Amino acid sequence: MPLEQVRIVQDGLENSMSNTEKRKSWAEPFKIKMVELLRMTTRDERVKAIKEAGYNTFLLKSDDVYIDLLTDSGTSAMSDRQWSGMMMGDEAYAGSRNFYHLEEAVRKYYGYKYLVPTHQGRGAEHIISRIMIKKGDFIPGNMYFTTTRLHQELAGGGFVDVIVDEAHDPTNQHTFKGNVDISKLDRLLEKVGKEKIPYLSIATAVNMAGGQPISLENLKKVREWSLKHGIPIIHDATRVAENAYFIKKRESGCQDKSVAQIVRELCDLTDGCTMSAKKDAMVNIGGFLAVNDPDLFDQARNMVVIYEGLHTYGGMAGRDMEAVAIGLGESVDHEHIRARVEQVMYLGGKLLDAGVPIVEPIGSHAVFLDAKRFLPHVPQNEFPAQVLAAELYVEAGIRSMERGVVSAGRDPETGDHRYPKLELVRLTIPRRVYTQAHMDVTAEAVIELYENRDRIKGLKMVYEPKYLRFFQARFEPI
Ligand code: P61
Repeated sequence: MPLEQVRIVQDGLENSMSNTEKRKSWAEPFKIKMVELLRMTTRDERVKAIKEAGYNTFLLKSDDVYIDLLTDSGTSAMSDRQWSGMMMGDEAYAGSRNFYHLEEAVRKYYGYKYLVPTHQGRGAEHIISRIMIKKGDFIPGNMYFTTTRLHQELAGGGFVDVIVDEAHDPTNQHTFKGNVDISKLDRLLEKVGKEKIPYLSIATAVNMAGGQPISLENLKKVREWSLKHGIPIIHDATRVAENAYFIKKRESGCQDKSVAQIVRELCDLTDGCTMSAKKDAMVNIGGFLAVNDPDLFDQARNMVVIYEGLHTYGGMAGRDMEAVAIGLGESVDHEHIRARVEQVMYLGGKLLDAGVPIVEPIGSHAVFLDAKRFLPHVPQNEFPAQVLAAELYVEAGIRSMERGVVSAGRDPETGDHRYPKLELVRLTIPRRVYTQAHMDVTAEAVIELYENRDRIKGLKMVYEPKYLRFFQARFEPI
């Protein structure tokens, strides 16, 4: 199908509101035309594999994994439209037509004026941090994300958490745990002054809080604060469509808006975004920085040529940019986002029914096991979430990710472990990849593990890299 036609189909999709909306059941708005076969392993093979991986699921070979819930990043299934877009890649070094398609898509769906492509999200974070942060600055945000905070720190700044307290309590039922506590912003401003706050770092569908949304109402208040004090907002838009779906479902006055409209409204309340296109936009690799300020754009587009690539590809192939452009449109389609988030709810619901402690409310991209309540006998300095992820792999071949003390790293000033309130294991669902039956198998395995939790013991860390240690650290049983 020629690309122009692809886009017309796309436009139709995006406006489609479900006539099955009133039904309780939902189904994936796609059918499967190619499959990837999975390999089953024996328990003995898995015991050996996890030992070789230093009890770190990031160090497992994916061939040794049955159901891979490590991440939803770069692991989603692209549509036939995205694949056809890949065939239309214009691999010119400069001025690729796919760059212009992507620019058009970013303007249409997010509304930001200027686009700087990057190889993935952290490329954009690097550039914005280097440009906007000076030594001694403070960057308030609604909970840290590992790469975002590291780039802020490497640029000389310090991250300050301004998310609502409820976000740090896995049992609190607040429906918008991604919200900012404005009084925390006020206190920071009073303490350090506005010259030391280069921007607010605001994420939608806050990852480390458990995939928790920020409300439109709260972001509007943050916007008022930002305009009042002349401090811009840089939005981490990685999962903005998922956040918009929650707003549509939960926020009063938003039921009749489309997800696409809410995405635009959210973006319009901010000054620019960093984006890992590997999530919402469902590509295997890609990202971008997008801003409205022409001076900022000028600086970013100059810096991208040093670290990523020319300003019209920024580390992506032309074909990748085309897939992102198409994926952005697909990400705001109501039927798509509904099936995506409801699949996560389905898994979470099964675990809740069985009494397994998870973060509530259930988030948009993952179900997070609460390792502190799952393994109350393992103290936090023996890495309960790390060992829980390793055990789930051994029991069932299911790969998950630690999101606790290992991920939080060390305080750069004191060198001590940072002990986050949330000690979690993330079961992350890639988009359009697994079926309900995979969710059933996963739930059954987690429930079995929960029933046998008493035998699980802690770990000690035997190798610790300097940056983002959770990716490469190694452990041994105590
Ligand atoms: C993930 F264990 N997320 O969730 P990049 N912002 C946000 C992200 O979720 C994100 C990035 C920026 C990943 C991959 C990953 O500690 C980890 O395209 C909200 O990955 O560079 C990435 O985007 C960075 C896993 C990243 C991690 C860091 O699985």
